[in-house]
Amino acid sequence: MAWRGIIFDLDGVICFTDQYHYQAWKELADRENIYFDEAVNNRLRGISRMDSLEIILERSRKSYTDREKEALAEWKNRRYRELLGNMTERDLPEEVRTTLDGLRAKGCKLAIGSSSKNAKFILSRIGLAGCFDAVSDGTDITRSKPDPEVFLKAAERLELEPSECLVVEDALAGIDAAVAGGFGSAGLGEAAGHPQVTCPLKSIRDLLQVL
Ligand code: B16
Ligand code: MG
Repeated sequence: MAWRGIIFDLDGVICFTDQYHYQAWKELADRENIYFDEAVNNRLRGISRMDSLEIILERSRKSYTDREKEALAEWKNRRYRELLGNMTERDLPEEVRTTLDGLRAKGCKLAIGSSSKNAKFILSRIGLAGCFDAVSDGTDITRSKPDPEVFLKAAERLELEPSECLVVEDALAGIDAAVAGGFGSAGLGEAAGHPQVTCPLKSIRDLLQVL
């Protein structure tokens, strides 16, 4: 299949902000005396901020009002953005840069499809602002992955049909979203083991062979 568009998830595919999400959620959980560990953190991959908070609060004995939940999510995001301030162009892995260049040279249209409301800020930190033909992110959608909304919006902005696009994901929820939207999918990490993934990848570089 000659894919005309490639839609990249951001966190876990283009760059690695997982450690910052973990640190900010952990600090929040500690403040609230809620148990939080790597296993809980793994369940948050690709999931929106408020849905992530709900997962963390499953371990709490206290019940929170909507207003309190908003305040907790805001606190986490402030801390997370502070940590993102440490990122520079050096946090863009070399293999990602060369893969993007190679795909562009093959004539593919490139887009971002991320659940994050901080996607544009992260892209600017790592020197990729303006590098994609389209960016669809958490500010554009009302339903997060596994709903396909974020990828459908990216395809629409690329002026391509979902069946012409390959979604590159590290999260199982992201592959579910790609399947639900009628996209091809390429999986990294745990997403490579998804039963419905079109192309399991060992490294993002493998995309240059798939296309
Ligand atoms: P924010 P992706 C996702 O990004 C992260 O994987 C997930 O852990 C996070 O909760 C979500 O973005 C929302 O992020 O709080 O910045 O809006 O993997 O879809 O690029
Ligand atoms: Mg991800």
